[in-house]
Amino acid sequence: PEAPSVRPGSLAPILPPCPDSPPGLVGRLLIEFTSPMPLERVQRENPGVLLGGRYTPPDCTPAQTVAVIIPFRHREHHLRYWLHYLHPILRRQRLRYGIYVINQHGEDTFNRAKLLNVGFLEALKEDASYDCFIFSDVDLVPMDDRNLYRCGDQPRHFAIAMDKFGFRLPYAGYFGGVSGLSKAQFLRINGFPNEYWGWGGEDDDIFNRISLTGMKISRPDVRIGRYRMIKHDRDKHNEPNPQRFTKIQNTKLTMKRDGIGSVRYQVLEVSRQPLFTNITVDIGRPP
Ligand code: UDH
Ligand code: NGS
Repeated sequence: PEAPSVRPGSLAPILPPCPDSPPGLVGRLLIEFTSPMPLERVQRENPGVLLGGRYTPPDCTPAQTVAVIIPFRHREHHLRYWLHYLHPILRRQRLRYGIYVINQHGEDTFNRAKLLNVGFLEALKEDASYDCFIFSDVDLVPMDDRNLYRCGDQPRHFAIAMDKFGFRLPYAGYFGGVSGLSKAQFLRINGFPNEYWGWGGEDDDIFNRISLTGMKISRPDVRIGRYRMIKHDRDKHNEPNPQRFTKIQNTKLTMKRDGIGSVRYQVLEVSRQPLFTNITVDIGRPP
C-alpha cells in the first residue's frame, strides 16, 4: 500500500476525514452497575485517553471537537461507572473530545444549568476549537453506541428512552438527561438559565429557549436512544424548586437577561486527571 501523505514541514501524516458512520460500532450494549468500579481499572483499560480526559482518533480527522460537560457534586462512584462505559463508546464513535466535570463547591443549593454554562465557558478557555457541547448527567449511560455524541443542524436530545421511564419520553417536551448543542446553537439561545436553584424545570426552560428561537429538537430512533440510570436516593441540597412552575412560564422574558451573557462565578481549581478535567467552581447561592 501507498505510504500516507505528509504535510509539508511536518512528520504528522494527513489523516482522511472520519466517516459519517464509524466502522466498528457494536450496537446494543450490556450496562450494569453492580460490581464496584475502581478508577485504576478504568485508567488501565483506557490507555489512549490523554491527561484531562482528551482523545483524538489515531486514524482519521473528525469534523467536530466535542466537549462533554458533566454537572457534579458528591457522585464519585457514579463518575467511575460513567467513565468506564463512556470512554470506550466515544472512542469507537471516532470523536475528538474532552471530558469536563464541573464540580459545585460548598453545600449551598445545587444549580445544574448554571454549572453547564460554566462548563461551556471553561472548556472553550482550555481549547478554543470546541464547536460541539454535550451536556450529560453523571448517572446516565447509553445502552447503544450508535447514539452518536455529536452535534447537527438542530439541538440534539440523546436520552430519549431511559429505563426509569419505561424506555419512552416522559413527555413530548422533555429535554433532560443528555443533550447537545453546537457552539452557535448554544449562543443563539443565550446559553442556559442561571436562576434555577434546586431540582427541576431548568431543562424545560432550555427546551423553551430552543423553541422560542425557532429551532427544533433532533432525536435518535427510540430503539437507539436507550439509557440506563444509576439508581440513587435524592441528593441533599437539591430539593425540588417551588418556583420552577412559574419560572418556565416566563422564559421568553428571562432568556434575554439570564444566560451565558450574565453568568458570574469563580473557578477555585482546575485539575487535569487522567480520565477527565475537574473544575471546582463557586457559583454562589440563591438570592
Ligand atoms: N448532581 C450531582 N450532585 C447532586 C445533584 C445533582 O452531581 O447533589 C448532578 C448529577 O450529574 C445528576 C444531575 O446533576 O445526574 C441531575 O441531578 P438530579 O437530581 O436533578 O436528577 P436525578 O434524576 O435525581 O439524577 C432526581 C431525584 C431522584 C430521586 C429518586 C428517589 N428514588
Ligand atoms: C419534570 C421536570 C423536569 C424533569 C422531569 C423528569 O416535571 O425538570 O420532570 O424528572 N420539570 C418541572 O418540574 C417543571 S425525573 O422523573 O427525572 O425526576 O427533568
